[in-house]
Amino acid sequence: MTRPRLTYFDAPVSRGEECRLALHLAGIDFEDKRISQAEWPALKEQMPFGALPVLELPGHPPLAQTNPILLLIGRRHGLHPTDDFEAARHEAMMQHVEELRHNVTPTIRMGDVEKKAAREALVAGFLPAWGKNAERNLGSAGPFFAGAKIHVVDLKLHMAVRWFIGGKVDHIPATIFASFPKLMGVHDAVRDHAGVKSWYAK
Ligand SMILES: N[C@@H](CCC(=O)N[C@@H](CS)C(=O)NCC(=O)O)C(=O)O
Repeated sequence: MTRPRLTYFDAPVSRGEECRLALHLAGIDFEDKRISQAEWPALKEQMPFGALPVLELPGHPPLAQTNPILLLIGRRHGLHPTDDFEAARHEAMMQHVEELRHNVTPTIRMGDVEKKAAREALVAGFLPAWGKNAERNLGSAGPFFAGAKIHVVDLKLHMAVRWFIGGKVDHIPATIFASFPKLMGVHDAVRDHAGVKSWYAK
């Protein structure tokens, strides 16, 4: 292996996509290894924690867990704060996005009846509370989490909002976060960022 390799499922979503965006914004020439669901069972046991994404850097063992991957890229390439307290504040928000995933992802594999009930419960409680807590931790400067400059935390917030606003998650309205203008503002600012646009123009 002569260049970094990111392995994730063949979809522009979630944990893998935010790592791809971070690598692209960092200006890293990386191998974007996309695997099918059919390939996954044979690969799963070879991964450090049996899950994706996994980042491989020449000269190092494979690195798993999304936030540590993002933090490594961010620290090395100016996409994460150097001030340790400010960095921790970003990391808290990154963990908040992971908590969203931990609450919503289990519903994906549920049968229709159970899924509907579980998602309606999320819409009634967890999701608006999640949005409110995200909003409370966003500064007024904008458009990004820490003002004018994009960081890896913004990529996670963008992916979190993007998950729902297409209206394709059954039983969760596309407007679920519409009443949180700062959160929506981060989503829009990442979408409109020149580096992000250049990734999707590839
Ligand atoms: N804590 C891990 C969670 C990784 C995770 O659950 N990844 C999902 C895809 S987003 C996965 O690999 N699912 C397949 C499986 O667990 O078998 C992280 O932050 O990277």
